[in-house]
Amino acid sequence: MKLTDLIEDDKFNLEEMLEDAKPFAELMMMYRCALREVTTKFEVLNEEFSLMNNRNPVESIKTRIKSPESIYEKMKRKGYAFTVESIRENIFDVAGVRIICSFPSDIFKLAEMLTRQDDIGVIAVKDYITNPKPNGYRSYHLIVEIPIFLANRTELMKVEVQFRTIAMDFWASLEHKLKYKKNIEDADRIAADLKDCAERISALDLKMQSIREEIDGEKQ
Ligand code: 0O2
Repeated sequence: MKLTDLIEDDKFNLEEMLEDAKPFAELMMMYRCALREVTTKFEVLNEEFSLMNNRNPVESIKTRIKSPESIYEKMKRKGYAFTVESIRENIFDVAGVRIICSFPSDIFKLAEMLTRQDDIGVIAVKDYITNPKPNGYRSYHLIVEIPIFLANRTELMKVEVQFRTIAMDFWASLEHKLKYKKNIEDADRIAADLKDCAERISALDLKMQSIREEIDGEKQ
C-alpha cells in the first residue's frame, strides 16, 4: 500500500505517525553530528601532518549513515527490538566514516592520533590489516565514542571508523559486489581470484610505502 492510499484511509493518522518518527529522526540527527565531529578531527590531523611532512596522509574521507531499512534488517537479524534505545545500545555502525590513505603506515599513525585524543573513547578495535579475513579483506576498524554538544545537553555517540589504503578500498568495492550479487557463475573461482588480488595489493602497498620512505629519506 502506498503512503498516499494510507493517508486517504480514515484509520491512518499522519500526525501521529510523524510524532512517532520524531525520536528516530532526532537520533539520526545526532549520528550526523557525530560524523561531522569525527570528520573535522581527521581534517585537522591531515592539515597539521601535511604542514610538518609535506604530504597528506588522508587521501579522502567518506561518510555514511546506515539507511533505516539496513538498521531494521540488522536489528531483526540480531534479534533486537526496533527502538531508539536499542539502536543506540546495539548497533555500532549507524554512523560510519571511511578514511582512505595512500600508505599502510599512515593508517596506524592516524588511528593512534585519533584514539589518544581526550574526548575519544575506544569501544572496539578490529585490525584486519595485521590479521586479514579469510577472503583477503584488509582494513583497520575502530568503534569510537565521541561527544556531541547540543543546545542543552551532551550526548556520547558511537561511530565506526574504517581505515584503508586506496588499493584496499578498490578491492573491497569489487568484493562487495560479489557478496551481494546472487547466482554468479564461477563464484568460487572469482573468490579465489579476489583473494589472490588481495595478496598482490598488500605486497604492492608495502612496496610503494618502502619507495616513498626512500624518496623522503626516511630509510637508512
Ligand atoms: P556496509 O553496507 O558496508 O555497512 P557487525 O555485523 O557490524 O556487528 P562484523 O560483521 O563483525 O560485525 O563487523 P566488521 O567485521 O567490523 O565489518 C563491518 C563492516 O566492514 C562491514 O559492514 C563492511 O563495510 C566492512 N567489511 C567487513 N568485512 C568485509 C568483507 O569481507 N568485504 C567487504 N567488502 N567489506 C567488509 P556491513 O554492515 O557488512 O556493510
